[in-house]
Amino acid sequence: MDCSSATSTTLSRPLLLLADLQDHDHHEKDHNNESSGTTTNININPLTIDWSFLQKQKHIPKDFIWPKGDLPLITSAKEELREPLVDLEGFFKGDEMATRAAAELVRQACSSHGFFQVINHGVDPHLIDLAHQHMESFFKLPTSEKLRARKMPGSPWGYSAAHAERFSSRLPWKETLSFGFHDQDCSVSVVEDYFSSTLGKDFEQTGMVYQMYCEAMMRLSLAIMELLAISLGVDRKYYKEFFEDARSIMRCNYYPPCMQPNLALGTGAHCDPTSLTILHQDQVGGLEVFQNDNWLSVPPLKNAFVINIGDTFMALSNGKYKSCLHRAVVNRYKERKSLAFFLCPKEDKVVRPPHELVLGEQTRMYPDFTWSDLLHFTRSFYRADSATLPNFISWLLSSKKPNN
Ligand SMILES: O=C(O)CCC(=O)C(=O)O
Repeated sequence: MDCSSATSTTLSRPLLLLADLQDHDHHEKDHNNESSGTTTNININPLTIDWSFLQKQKHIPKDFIWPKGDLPLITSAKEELREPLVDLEGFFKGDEMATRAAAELVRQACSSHGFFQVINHGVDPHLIDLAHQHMESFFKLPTSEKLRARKMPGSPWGYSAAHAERFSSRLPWKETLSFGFHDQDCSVSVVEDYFSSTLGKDFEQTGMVYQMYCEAMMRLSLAIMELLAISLGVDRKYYKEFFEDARSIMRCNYYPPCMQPNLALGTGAHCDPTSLTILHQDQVGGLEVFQNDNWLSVPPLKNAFVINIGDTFMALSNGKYKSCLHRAVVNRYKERKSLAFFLCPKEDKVVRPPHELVLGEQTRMYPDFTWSDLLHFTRSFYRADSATLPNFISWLLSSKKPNN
């Protein structure tokens, strides 16, 4: 499927002004007036969305309907993307040959589409199961209970129903729970604290499970950073050290069944603005990656983590590695869960590739920026899509002009 229709509003205008960007989401309202006549006029209020009711609706509310060009084609069987499957065992054991082989697979995948999967990653499968179980228990709670953790204005953390607190059209058919993670101060367990302060004593165990899960994701992220450095031929510690004081984001995605899966999307096509995403999906399936002008489905592999490069790492690699364009489709019969850990630099760190990558003939593909600049851009003005990075850079450069 050609993805250009998903991105036409942004790709066709290379230099966006601030006012354009503020309008970016508002345009969406107009897109959807073309809805098919098979929709329900239910008003979507983020504080009252009742998914047990919504998932039984034969006609979904129009705010959940996506433009035709963004939707999956359901006429043909989807090709699958299983490769490369990178075995990390040899790398963890310090086996240089196995490490070189793994790095080569990573190099090929990241130069072409920014996606690979890892096995023998060292994360306890029981911890992964527990993280899925606690997620299931949270999302099965009555809406009023989940809303105790709802996203407050200005806060990135908490429970969100279809991101309806922020957007009013092309709503994703999903609920999410997001929280922050860093491990700078070993005496503070930020995730445990988040759960007990937001949801109370009953969620202490959930907090402990996600604290451990995020710590495991952080260890895996740093290992993958080392492998990425080897694959790019730069100092193998460069990225690992860059991310040692990372401030990352953990998001639990819960996709209820949808009676009109051909009109909705669980997560629209986008590249992650963050650096590296480590995703674990359950056995239902729905993740799709855009490769060679086609959407390919990524069949679930219980023992594997899906890894994708994000915009910030694309900049850190001087554009050598691609930020992965992906989306999630929904289905009529089964809810689906995924756990996404987004590795992010500390907010004030300057995002700049190692000089080995810009030596000689090569020039810098992107100017210096901080993660806090990009975060501000995506939280205040711009809904992440396939062109977040170029539009962010245009905004950054225009906002730095003296008369802006
Ligand atoms: O659930 C998935 O498979 C994808 C999730 C995703 O892309 C996201 O949370 O940004």
